[in-house]
Amino acid sequence: MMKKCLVTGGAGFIGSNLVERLVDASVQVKVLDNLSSGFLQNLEPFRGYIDFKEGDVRDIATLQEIMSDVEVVFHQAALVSVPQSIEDPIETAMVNDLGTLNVLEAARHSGVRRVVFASSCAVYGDLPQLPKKEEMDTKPLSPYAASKLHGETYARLYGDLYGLETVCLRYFNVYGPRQDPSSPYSGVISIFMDKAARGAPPIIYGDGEQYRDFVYVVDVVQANLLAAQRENVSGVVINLGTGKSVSVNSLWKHISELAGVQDEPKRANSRPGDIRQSVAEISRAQELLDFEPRYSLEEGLRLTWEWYRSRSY
Ligand code: UD2
Repeated sequence: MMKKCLVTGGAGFIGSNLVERLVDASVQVKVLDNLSSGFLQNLEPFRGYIDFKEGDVRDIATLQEIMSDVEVVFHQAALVSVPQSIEDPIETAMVNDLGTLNVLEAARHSGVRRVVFASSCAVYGDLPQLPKKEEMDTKPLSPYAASKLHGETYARLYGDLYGLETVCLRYFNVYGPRQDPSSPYSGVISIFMDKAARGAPPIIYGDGEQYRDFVYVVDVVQANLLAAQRENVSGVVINLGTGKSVSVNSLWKHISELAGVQDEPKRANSRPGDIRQSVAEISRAQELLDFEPRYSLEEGLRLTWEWYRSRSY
């Protein structure tokens, strides 16, 4: 296990779950977050055990300073909203493209051993082949997706040109405690949980038979730890999902049963650009990282529901 690491975006949903696990494993953790979409409250239970700095990945001097004694960087900081990226492609490029380049450049000059980069299944776009395999073509459909693909390219280059170890994890639909439900484009599970907790009906867009590969955040954290430690994985991109899928309709069925609510969902037109089907092929993660998703959807939803139920509204 590494001794000291940095988590960018560590106050966010995935970042804070990762920080919690690293603290549990007695790793010294530094967190850099500009709190634009993360919350200090996410770090509250283990705030005393980490070194938190409010700062921005657009600022390379801050990155260089904070990385001076760090072995591994988990780069989770990003603008994560696809619609926001379409609204403001320049801002997206500044934070995601340039921010990732800054992280890699600071890592190169600071003697960091490895950078683990949070990429996204969005890079596949709407190409019809399923399940999604890493060697398939990519087709970003938004500045967000383009920024993740650019990040992957830079990560590989920094290995080839400068010998910096990098691993890119293409996250599929991640869910779990601390996912913020407040935007209409928040993850569907966070929105459905929030509705169920408030006793309000959710909206299902389209016929609800579109499906996704939902991966529980603790499995995502585990894959990050493996990606930080395994040998012979540098320069590769790896899908991070479960290899299984579920439709939006059956997702609401599961969640309404868990919550004991009877509400019929409201129906609305499909969202423009909504992808019909998405599921990961995960054999590369299994082979290279020894990764196996440990949480079934039922178990993950149960744990997630406990968290949303206990939130105060
Ligand atoms: C995910 C990512 C996005 C991008 C994209 C690439 C999340 C939150 N978003 O978008 O960043 O990487 O994948 O393909 O992980 N839905 C409803 N009702 C709601 C909300 C959503 O029916 O209130 C539907 C939505 O139309 C879609 C499905 O649920 O068919 C999943 O939606 P999502 O926003 O959670 O994730 P997705 O796959 O569109």
